[in-house]
Amino acid sequence: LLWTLLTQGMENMDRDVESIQKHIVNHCQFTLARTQFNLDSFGLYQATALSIKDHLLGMWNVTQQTFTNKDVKRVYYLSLEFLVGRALQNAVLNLDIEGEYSQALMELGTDLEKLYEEEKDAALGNGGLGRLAACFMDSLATLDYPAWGYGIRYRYGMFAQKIVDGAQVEFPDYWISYLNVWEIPRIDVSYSVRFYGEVRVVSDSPRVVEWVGGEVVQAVAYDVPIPGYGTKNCINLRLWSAKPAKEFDLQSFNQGDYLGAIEDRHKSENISQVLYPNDNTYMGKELRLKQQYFFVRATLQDILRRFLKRPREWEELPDKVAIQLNDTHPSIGIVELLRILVDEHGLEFERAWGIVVKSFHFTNHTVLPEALEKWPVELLGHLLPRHLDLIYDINYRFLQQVQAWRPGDMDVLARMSLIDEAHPRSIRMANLAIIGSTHVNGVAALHTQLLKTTIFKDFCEFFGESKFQNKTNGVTPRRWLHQANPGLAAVITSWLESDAWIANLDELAGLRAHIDNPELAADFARVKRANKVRLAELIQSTNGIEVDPDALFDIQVKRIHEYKRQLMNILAVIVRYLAIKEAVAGGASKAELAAAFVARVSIFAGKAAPGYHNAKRIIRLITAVADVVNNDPDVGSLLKVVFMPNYNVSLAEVIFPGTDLSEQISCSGMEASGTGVGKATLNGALLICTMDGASIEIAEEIGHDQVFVFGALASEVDGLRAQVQFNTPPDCAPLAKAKAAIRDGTFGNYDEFPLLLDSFSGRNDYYLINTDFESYLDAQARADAVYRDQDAWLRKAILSTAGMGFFSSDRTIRQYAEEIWGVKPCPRE
Ligand code: 26M
Repeated sequence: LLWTLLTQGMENMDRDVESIQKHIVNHCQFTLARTQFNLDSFGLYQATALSIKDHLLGMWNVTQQTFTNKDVKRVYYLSLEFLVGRALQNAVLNLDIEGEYSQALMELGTDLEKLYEEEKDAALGNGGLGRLAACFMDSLATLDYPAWGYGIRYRYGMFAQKIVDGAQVEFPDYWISYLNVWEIPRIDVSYSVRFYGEVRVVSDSPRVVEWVGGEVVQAVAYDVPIPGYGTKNCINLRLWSAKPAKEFDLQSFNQGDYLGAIEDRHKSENISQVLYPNDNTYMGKELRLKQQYFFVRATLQDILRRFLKRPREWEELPDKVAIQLNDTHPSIGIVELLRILVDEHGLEFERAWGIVVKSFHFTNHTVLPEALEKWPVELLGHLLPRHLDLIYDINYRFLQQVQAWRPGDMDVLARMSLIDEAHPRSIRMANLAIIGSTHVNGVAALHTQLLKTTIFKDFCEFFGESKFQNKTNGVTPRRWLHQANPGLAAVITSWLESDAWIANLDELAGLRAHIDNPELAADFARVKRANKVRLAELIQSTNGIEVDPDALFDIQVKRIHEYKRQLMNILAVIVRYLAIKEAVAGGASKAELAAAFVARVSIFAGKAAPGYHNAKRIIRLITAVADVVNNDPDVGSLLKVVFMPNYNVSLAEVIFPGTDLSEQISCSGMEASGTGVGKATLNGALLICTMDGASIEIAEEIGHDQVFVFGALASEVDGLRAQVQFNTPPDCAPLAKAKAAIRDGTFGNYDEFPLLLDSFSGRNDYYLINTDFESYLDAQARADAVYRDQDAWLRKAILSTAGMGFFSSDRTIRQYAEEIWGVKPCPRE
């Protein structure tokens, strides 16, 4: 009976309004134990979310059973970060059940949209890399791929940013309130993870070793269902949480050290406590390596348990399993799988290595040298002694092949070795990830080209080009258009007479057929204006600044990093401010000012890594400039500067739809892809950019006329840097003026400013701000000129949206599936 009922009940949840209401009220009373006297909006949000989750679980169960029954090859996406954001609205829209739920809630006296706002973001990621993983999960589910995501259930996600006296202050993000409605704790799905200890030789020939002693912690699974759009498939994101291991506790308790044992419990729980808030910089902290190993150890045991449910040969592993490494962060997994096969299952080394390499694939997300992971040999050997042995074994065999390939070339050996012999000696995780994987990919065409010709050049020559692929990033149109911009979504659907674009973004090209129709332009204008009003209201409430929705909204929102050049942006804002001041001083009338300057709002948002001083100084400069400009009566509404605090996924969902002009102005060659501008362009923003990352391909797809391009090319950067070193040019005039204004206290006298100015002046100008400055100003002037001609602007905005089909993460995921993983869609039975 139980079996029958379970099978029937799996998904026959009623979707009518009355059943939905009963279901929600049931959760209020019995899951949350709320009464009419203590039921607030947050409680109603939770009950609504729990009801949606029940729908998802029904789908989830059948989906997983289908994968199992069909015994399909699965893909496992391993990432230390998943920046998913809020889930309720996303699930409601993907299930296509918004009408029913909003009516149900309206009759209950509340408003579904209001409940959406009650949810806290799940911020288990830093920036681009983490958000990409979240977009990929949405596409994997939507396209019915038999996929699993694996990550860590950090108790504290990305820190909350407040601006106090103009400076960033970090606050802990305790996002798992007393109940995280979206997760299912699987206390029964738990694996042990060992650290430290020693390697003991059990037998010499055949050589058998054992890793013993040390500390053991337990990894417990928490599952998060991920719905797709327009499908009944629902896939799983499994996040690991660290708990004290039983065996270990018992030992301590038996020794009578009660308090010591409790302390140790805390130590083991530390592992999944906090996300490291670094983006594009490496942190050689032991706890970070512990997180990485904890994560892959639990994940691989889980993957292999599933694989071994049927009797199999180990050689079948790559036919059933593809493991994608999201950067090198989980790359110790390569060594762990080798260890499991050799030490725990007795496979001979070469045989095991062959299976390992066929199972793994690796994505690189950066060429910045400071971001490449390198673990000190001593640290790694202490924490994971057996893994260090195996790394030496892998390296020995690999270097023999390199030697045979380039006899006598000691430099190439030193470059390709897994060990960096500089002090302290360290393990190069990117080298490990390359030789331990079948495919290596970059995230945009230029980035992949640079990988092949610079940092991975030797490997490309050694393995051959076919190992190195490009997979240009994309974003999910569900969250970034359908959900974030319902107004534009409706316009598109009505002009295309179909909403097929939501699942097939190439359909957007159909807008081009109407490009000369003024009514389409009017629709675009109306929607953009409404989204700018919404953004203006948010700016008013968070920053207390009044901005004019008819001004040009120029935005740069992303992590603060010197290579992204937020500094160049604010310097150009200063130039504009000084020009307005000069015109006013010269007696310009209101009309003359309006003729000379396009009214603009410069919007910034983004977090600085807590230890990244120059990034924090850049924030300080932006807020100082904002204070002066926004309160200067000479300027009025001609220019406003806004730094919106605590940039996160839900803030991005309001910002991108309200963007006129979006900036991707990184020093060329340094931004691997960039996904933020893709979201803005999809929402009808124009792009001001260098020829870097995905911008190059975006310009190609939407047409170069739509884009304000400037600056040095990636191929020119090295030469220009050398020039700056040996024959340092003076600052161009406008830059000199802007710097002088900072120096003379126009924006206050803050300790941060002299240090910031020194960091990029003269020979220190590594990111080529001076070199690119005038051409940047010129691009901004071109943007102003087009903005004055609203018809021309709207035409470009429409063509921008229309050309974005290629940048759907559905396209990206399909390419991964077909060209790397070899997995096929598996819709549920
Ligand atoms: C490293 C060590 C310790 C703690 C954290 C890190 C770390 C975390 C995130 C290092 C790098 C991290 O992310 C890099 C990243 O986000 N790269 C971005 O990836 C995007 C998706 O592919 C690209 O669009 C961006 O261009 C790229 O900068």
